[in-house]
Amino acid sequence: MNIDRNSTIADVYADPLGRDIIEKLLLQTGISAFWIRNPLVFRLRLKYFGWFFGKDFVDSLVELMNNSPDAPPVLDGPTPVTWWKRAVFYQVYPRSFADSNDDGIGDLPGILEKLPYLEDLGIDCVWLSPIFASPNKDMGYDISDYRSIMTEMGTVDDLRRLIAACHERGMRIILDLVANHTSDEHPWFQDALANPEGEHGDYYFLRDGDAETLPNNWTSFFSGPAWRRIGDKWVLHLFTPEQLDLNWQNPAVRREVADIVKFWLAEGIDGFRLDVINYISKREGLPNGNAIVGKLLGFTGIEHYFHGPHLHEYLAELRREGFTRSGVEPGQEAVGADASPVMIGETPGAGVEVGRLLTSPQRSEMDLIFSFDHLETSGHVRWDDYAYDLNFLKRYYIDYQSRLSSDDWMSLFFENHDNPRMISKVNPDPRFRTQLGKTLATILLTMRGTPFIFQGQEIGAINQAFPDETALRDVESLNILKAEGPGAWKKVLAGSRDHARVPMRWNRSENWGFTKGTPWIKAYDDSVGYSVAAQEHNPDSVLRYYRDLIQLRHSHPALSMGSIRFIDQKVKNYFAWFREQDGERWFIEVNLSGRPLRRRNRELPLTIVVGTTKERSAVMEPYEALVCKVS
Ligand code: ISL
Ligand code: CA
Repeated sequence: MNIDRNSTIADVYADPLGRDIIEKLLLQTGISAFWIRNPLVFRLRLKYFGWFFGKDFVDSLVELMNNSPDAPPVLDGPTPVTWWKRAVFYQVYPRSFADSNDDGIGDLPGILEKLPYLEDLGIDCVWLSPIFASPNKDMGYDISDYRSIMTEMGTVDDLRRLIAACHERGMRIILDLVANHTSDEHPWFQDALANPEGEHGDYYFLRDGDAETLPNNWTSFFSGPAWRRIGDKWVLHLFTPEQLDLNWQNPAVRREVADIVKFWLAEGIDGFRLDVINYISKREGLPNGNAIVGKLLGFTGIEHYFHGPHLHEYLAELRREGFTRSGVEPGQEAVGADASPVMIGETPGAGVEVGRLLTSPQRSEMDLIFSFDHLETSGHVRWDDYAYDLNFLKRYYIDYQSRLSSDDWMSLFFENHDNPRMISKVNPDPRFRTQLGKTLATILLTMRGTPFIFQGQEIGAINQAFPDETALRDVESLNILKAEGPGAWKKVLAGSRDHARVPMRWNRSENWGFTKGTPWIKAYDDSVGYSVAAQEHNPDSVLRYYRDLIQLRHSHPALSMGSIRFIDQKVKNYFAWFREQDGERWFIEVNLSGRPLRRRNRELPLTIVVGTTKERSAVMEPYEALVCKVS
């Protein structure tokens, strides 16, 4: 539909992008959707909002929506069951997983040694955070050579061994492709600076202009303006000043990225996770961002690139030109030889509808995306010190699942290397740590979608009591402290990405068996029992629970592919659903709170197969979780 200033809020809501934007604004401000989804507001015309928010605000909305494709039609006939729908993924943060040569930094041979552990856990696909050559201004998310391995991580041969070992064990392996930006040490950028009129001059956003006038008002995600001054030029960086945005409008850049993908596919990898891939298309002319949108979202300029004018076109092209393995018949699925290796986009800011546009099989763009709207509850940001209410997660999943068509699929995750640990966010009381870890595992592994486990989650990892700034390593946290001073400590401690980046706890020896050297970042959680070694032999551990549940999911397709039906949706603190396929039915029920809860649905004929308790008594324990077979 064509949206203009005279369109109503109902029209905006009917547009996929429009609906996502409205919901994002509500989420951000903590305003209930009730205020929007009611007939009075629905009839309001967009232009009236100009009175409050300014004409620019309305114009940017209109411009955005006129760029968005229509919602995809549903396929005729059954949708293919691709391997990644049934798979359980595991994200390794290589720097902190296992250090084989005791230099304090995790590496590829370290990961190779731990493959049996991942296989035992039941992992189908390992995702490695960046391992390509990098000066590490943002821990590998600043790449200086896409075809070689970071010195401290090992060699291309180490990677080959790792790929082969994964495949021998029937596991797949995907890498992280950071192609929205490169490091300033990348030869393309070096050449672009030296020869602005040359081959690489147009690979980046280099702008002339005097030293006082920034090309626009966009801000960086890591504090300050998104422009860096080099010589007599400005250059765009949405992240650190050393991560320079690539100009995807240039077909040569797009060809380079597709070539990099093909290069690693030829080495046998099974796909990529694409870093901030929805930011690759910037609005022509790089216009100023709207001040109100900037204030609401915390960053200025976002509306000009989070769903840019050519995003879908570039992604479809990358799928076609990069993520297609020739010589393999489609549908012929084998580790290391998928006709269409998996393409997973990290898409901050994408909501349900944009997610569907990006992953619908009919549109041939990506397979899965990571949307982040569930990681903080409504009205909160990562830096807030607050208790995450799991009832929010419940509403999020009920809403998300109800809006997916039978062709759609979603990713499931609570943690990654950019976020604090979920157990700590929900309830840091140590008495609940194990139980809560299992509850979260239950939701993650029995929901409809593809689960992603972040290293340490399976042993109930929690946030770190970092003593002070010297314990931190992440540029984002350090920049905030630099810009806002020591008063920002509390907020940094609440949201720092370093919570997730401390070494994996393998056993009770020094540095948790991660290294015999000095770890590049130190952990500050001394609790006993939360290591792999301690949990492996404890049948009540979080680790054993993960293992049991993954195994169950693998042996019962109803739990991965089956339909999902939520019940008792309105009952607070109670989250329950059925999964069903080919006459096989499962019932999952969870107490979302740290208090006992009267059990519902006692009359159902159920057998507990995996759970935090052995009996369906009249009262559910705090954070109780049960996975039951319906007989
Ligand atoms: O942590 C954030 C900044 O506030 C997130 O917005 C994060 O930057 C965003 O999700 C993008 O993350 C990815 O790209 C970044 C990198 O620092 C993150 O580690 C990566 O996951 C830039 O490459
Ligand atoms: Ca090492």
